[in-house]
Amino acid sequence: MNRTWWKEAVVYQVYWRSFNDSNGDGMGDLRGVIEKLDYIASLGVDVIWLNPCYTSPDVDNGYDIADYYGIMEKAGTMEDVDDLIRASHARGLKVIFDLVVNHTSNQHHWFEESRRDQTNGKSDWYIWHDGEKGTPPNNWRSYFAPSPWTWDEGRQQYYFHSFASEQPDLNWEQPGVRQAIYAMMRWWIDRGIDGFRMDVINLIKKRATFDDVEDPFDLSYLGNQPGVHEFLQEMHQEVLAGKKLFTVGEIPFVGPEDGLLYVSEERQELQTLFHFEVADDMEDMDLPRFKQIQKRWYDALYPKGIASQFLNNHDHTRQVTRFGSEHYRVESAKLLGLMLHTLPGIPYVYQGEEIGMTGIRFSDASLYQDVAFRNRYEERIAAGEPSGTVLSSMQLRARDNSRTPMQWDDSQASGFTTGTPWMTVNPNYKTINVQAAEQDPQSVLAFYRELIQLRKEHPVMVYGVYRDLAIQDPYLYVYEREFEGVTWRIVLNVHDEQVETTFALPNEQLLLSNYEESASEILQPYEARLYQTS
Ligand code: TEU
Repeated sequence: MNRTWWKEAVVYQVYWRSFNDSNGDGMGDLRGVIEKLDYIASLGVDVIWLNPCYTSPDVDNGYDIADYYGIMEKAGTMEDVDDLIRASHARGLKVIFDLVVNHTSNQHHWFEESRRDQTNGKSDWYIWHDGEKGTPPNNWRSYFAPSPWTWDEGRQQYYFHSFASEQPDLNWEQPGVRQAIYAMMRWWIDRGIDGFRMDVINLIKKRATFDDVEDPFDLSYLGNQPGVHEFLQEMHQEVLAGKKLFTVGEIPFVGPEDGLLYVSEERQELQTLFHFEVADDMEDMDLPRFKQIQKRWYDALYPKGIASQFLNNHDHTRQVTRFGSEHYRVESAKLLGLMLHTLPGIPYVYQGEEIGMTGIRFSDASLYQDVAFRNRYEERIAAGEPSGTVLSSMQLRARDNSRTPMQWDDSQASGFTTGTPWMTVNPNYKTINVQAAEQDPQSVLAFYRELIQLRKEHPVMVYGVYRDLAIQDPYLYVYEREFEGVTWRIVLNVHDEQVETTFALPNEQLLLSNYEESASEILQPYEARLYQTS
């Protein structure tokens, strides 16, 4: 695998609305991000991924865009964007933007024109289908609604939406749509951004026919359809080729063999991808399964392409809560960090992960704000399920788990805002916060800084061959990375009890670990060790 800057990067994800509020209105904003750039730079990361801040009615927290060339008032202004890019670059940080082009908001002027009648210039820019009001054209589901079809009175037709009804899907078959998007992408690149995180980019190609499916709840019919690569190759030619950019595609419903088609360097589409075999498909930590996933992706991709590594983001419950242990919060936060950063792939740090923030369980359903949660909750209540059961079954995976405000200090609203936060702050902010972590040399934060620093000094972490040494072990994850004569061994006890092992080595070769004292053959709960063995 040839050495390239973006393969060596660590990405920090900023969910700006929950990051830092500069004007006291209770919601984070771009000025707030600028105020914290020194903090972000202090982590040692290379790239900031900023969640969408375009003009939007905000039904899906910015993923419903009404104007790709405007900035949401809640976030700030175009001047703030320019300042953010400039100030980031001044600190050696690159900035990538979310690119949300599978769908727009229903308030985008393209959709307003398209829905007017069946003959206007943009009538085919979205996906319209004849039908009878009250009987959607097929039995599919959408991610966020019981049906992906919504009846439009004006056109007397249904339109298609993979997500909420306020997010109509664009019709990528129309060359005009594609050219409008490419022009918009070029405009943003010219403005100074360094690349894109492409939202559900493999959903842009639809099935050839909208026939009923056997299992509507298996949403895989929504994505990865034949023909998607033609669109992505065209996009590459028209927009990305020859530029120094970072591109990561969000690619659901894809295993490693298909995944390679998106990121194989010689195919010239995307640089890297997020797959969902962990985040969507694996409810909690199933170590044997997790190891298989890592091995399969490594075997299929390397050295032709590289995947991205994440265990949480703004859609997925914080990793300590879902894949680690709140009881062993510090230990498991460090273990998961060490694991993600030493596995093959580009690591992402989601804001707050670096201080071991946890998820939240709201006791009252009305405190959940996420459209996905609300729609599903209401659907189940309408179907007659008892509210207590519905709430408790939805708490662990609710997307709002990760959307509570960043915990900066132990002052009012965790130092996130001087106003009333748009979303409840996790009450554990009194002890889990950046200020406390900065003062503690054993904090998760200090550990993450070391981990990120290691990547800068040791190419084995990026390019090393990966070997699983104990693939059957239910508790221990032991693997090696090897590159140019350097071998690292990673020994992880992904478990809340002690384990004895022969994989542990004498302490002098230890580069990093999460227990101050470690007896060689006994691994403590969630103990993680990184050795250099040659
Ligand atoms: O998410 C796509 C998506 O639905 C999956 O990431 C995720 O598995 C799902 O939300 C789990 O419940 C992207 C954005 O990240 C998300 O915030 C948007 O809501 C969605 O696209 C629509 O744009």
